[in-house]
Amino acid sequence: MSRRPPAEDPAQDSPRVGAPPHAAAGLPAIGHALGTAHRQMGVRRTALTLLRVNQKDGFDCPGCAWPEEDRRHTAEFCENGAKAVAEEATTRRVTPGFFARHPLSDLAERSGYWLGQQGRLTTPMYLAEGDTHYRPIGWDDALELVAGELRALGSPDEAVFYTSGRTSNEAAFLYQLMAREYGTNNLPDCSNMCHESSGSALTETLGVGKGSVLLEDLHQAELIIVAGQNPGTNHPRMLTALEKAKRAGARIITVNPLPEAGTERFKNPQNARGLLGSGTPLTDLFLQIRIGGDQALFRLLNKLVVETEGAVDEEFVAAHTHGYRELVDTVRETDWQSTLAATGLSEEDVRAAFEMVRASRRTIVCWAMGLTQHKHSVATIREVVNLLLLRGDIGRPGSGVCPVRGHSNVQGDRTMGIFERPAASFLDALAAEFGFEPPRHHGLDTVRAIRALRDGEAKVFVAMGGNFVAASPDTQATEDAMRRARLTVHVSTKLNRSHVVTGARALILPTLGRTERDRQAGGEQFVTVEDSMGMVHASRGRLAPADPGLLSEPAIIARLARLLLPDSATPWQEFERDYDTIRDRIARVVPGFEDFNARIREPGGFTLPHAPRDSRRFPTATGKANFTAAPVEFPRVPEGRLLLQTLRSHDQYNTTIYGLDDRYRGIRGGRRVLLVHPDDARAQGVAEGGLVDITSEWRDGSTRTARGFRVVHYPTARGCAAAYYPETNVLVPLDSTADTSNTPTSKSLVVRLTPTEETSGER
Ligand SMILES: Nc1nc2c(c(=O)[nH]1)N[C@H]1C(S)=C(S)[C@@H](COP(=O)(O)OP(=O)(O)OC[C@H]3O[C@@H](n4cnc5c(=O)[nH]c(N)nc54)[C@H](O)[C@@H]3O)O[C@H]1N2
Ligand SMILES: Nc1nc2c(c(=O)[nH]1)N[C@H]1C(S)=C(S)[C@@H](COP(=O)(O)OP(=O)(O)OC[C@H]3O[C@@H](n4cnc5c(=O)[nH]c(N)nc54)[C@H](O)[C@@H]3O)O[C@H]1N2
Ligand SMILES: [Mo]
Repeated sequence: MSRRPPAEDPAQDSPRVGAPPHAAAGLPAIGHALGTAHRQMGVRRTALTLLRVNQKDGFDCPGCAWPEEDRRHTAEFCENGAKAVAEEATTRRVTPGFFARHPLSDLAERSGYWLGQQGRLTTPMYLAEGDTHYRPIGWDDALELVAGELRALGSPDEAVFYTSGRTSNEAAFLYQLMAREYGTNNLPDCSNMCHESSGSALTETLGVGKGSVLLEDLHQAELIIVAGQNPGTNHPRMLTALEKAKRAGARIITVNPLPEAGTERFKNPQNARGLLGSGTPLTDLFLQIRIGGDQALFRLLNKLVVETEGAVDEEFVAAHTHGYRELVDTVRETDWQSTLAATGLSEEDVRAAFEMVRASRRTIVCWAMGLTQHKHSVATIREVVNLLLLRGDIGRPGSGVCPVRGHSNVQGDRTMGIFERPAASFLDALAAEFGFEPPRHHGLDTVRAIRALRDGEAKVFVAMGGNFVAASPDTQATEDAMRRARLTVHVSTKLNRSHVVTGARALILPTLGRTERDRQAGGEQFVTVEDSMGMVHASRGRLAPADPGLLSEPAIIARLARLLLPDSATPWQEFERDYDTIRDRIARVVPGFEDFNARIREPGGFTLPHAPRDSRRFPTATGKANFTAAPVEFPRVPEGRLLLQTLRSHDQYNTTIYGLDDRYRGIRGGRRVLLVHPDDARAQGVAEGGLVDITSEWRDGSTRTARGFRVVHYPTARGCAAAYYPETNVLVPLDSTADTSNTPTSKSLVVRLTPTEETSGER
């Protein structure tokens, strides 16, 4: 097995298609994970590293935000967590020599896969204006350059400070503090493209923008609805919780346009039955919904609940909710036939789901990107909340809302104040603690930041992790916008597209990953993270840093802040020396973190308070849980067009591509595939295995085209197609965003297909 990166960039990937399996994990998953890990870091390091994931004295898995079952036992094995770890703990290195060999013009031609496979960044690198190559630069010079550009801006609002969701609580707190002391709320983050719709809907209806269930609740639920989520690939450890729930008698409804192997059946790799047997069937009822049909589905369920004697929890509704009468009126007026048509489901399906809802005394709804990335996503999630409120399923054991977060600390980053629209109470607390007046006007989210860069209103772009250029919508527009910046700065672990599509000048600042030891003047440090269920715990890296010259994220921010804010009264140097001093401040600013340093040292950490979950208190504008009565929306598709969703394969972590296979969907060796129902393919006049260009149509008449995709017949819902992100981000119009949350509509694009010549495939 070779530990070297691939020498050639596969200029045209050539996908091969087989039958998808009908179960997730089991023995093949272990083999695939170990294969990736061995290639990236060798056998010995693999064993040492993987044993430390999610242990009580180890590091938090940089994979997803799903909570740990029990930190006192051996790590839960998860194939994709192991791959995420291997990507970071790789022994491959991107050195100054690499940048000397590869001019920017060369790197700009490479695929994201190739860039990522080159290994860990080791040295701060600087691209001077008009230069052909990145060249090494010292830390002090690099940070002085950033501070100088920021100080020279006409207004702090001409700077943008982006964050991706791997950043620790400590780094996130310092980062937002620096941005606000400097004078801006321009703190967009990956959440803007991810669960923003969940946050918007839940804050308005329940008063808290986070999920209301703990892991124990899943184990006790009688019914779990998994809508718009592919846990087999993106949250594999969730399957263990679903299996446990099933064993205890729960039933599961899966709502998805695709039959996903992971939710059909689970072969738990932690036990013999899972490894060798046929595994546990998970889904009891599969609702093969049309893309964007979820609000319609939940509305029909709510109609059935309201119109069925005894199905509403009247006591709960009377005591804790607001807006019930309006909801009942709206629901009664909802037209059954047209609403059903929007779901693409049969009436029997919907009635069967309703019977399961009615029979359950404890229901949980879990969801992810299949619900959040549509124009009407906020309305859809509100409709989910309506169902749970009607049934009294908020704030009692075994029931509630469960938005399943993506990045391992994306929820914590928001808790720490990474938000372009911070609450006044948070800013008040910052002001009181640090003695400065933070800016009160709202900052830019991701989409608005791209517009501001495009229009020359933002001039410096700083990213704490992530791959903004590749993850954002409308690739061409985003790349053009980024090129207009005066300076782009990326604090990163691995090389990616955002390093090669730059402003006039650019900096790459390499940083420590989760897996690595973090030694500062005050001794060895640990950081903390918050999982998808509001549990906060410590993460301590054990491996030697990828390079002795790397700085941690908190150190980079603290040093930059000292240069940028010479008159600041904030003890930045102390923060860098000893992260306990950061946590002491968090304890005084962020509710729920009282006595942070003591409580984080208890095994397993602690759970943040959640008023609706803990005591059925709803900190909303009305003081109650709010029903919402909105018209049902769904995407309208003109004749001859398809609805396209952009999703993840089994071999990627967002824009980081691990490999070219999507094992659970039976696809190997390529990513430029378009999954289409055979009947739709025929109607479109495209042959299985043929090449097509995909063109999206936006309401302003503009079109965008992604070229050279191979057609794969797939049992998706009729009229609905699927292809991988980020290759298809070029198709998402910048202005096509969700109402209220402004999240790009990555899951519902109206597209047409054009068959092309065999030779036209390109990367
Ligand atoms: N291994 C791995 N783990 C990850 C990630 C990764 O890339 N790789 N990414 C992380 C991040 S940041 C996130 S946000 C999560 C993402 O986790 P997911 O949300 O599971 O990710 P997607 O691949 O976008 O899958 C969306 C699912 O929704 C379905 N879907 C699409 N449109 C609709 C619709 O209109 N209605 C319904 N009901 N379903 C629909 C799709 O068929 C698919 O099954 O995973 C996190 N974990
Ligand atoms: N079309 C389409 N677009 C989407 C989506 C979709 O489903 N469809 N999903 C959206 C979603 S849910 C999300 S969350 C965004 C993701 O957007 P981002 O979070 O911006 O993207 P990632 O690919 O997760 O970022 C990967 C990079 O992060 C850096 N990195 C990794 N670990 C660390 C670390 O510990 N510290 C630092 N400083 N850097 C690190 C590495 O350099 C790596 O290249 O994409 C969104 N875009
Ligand atoms: Mo995400």
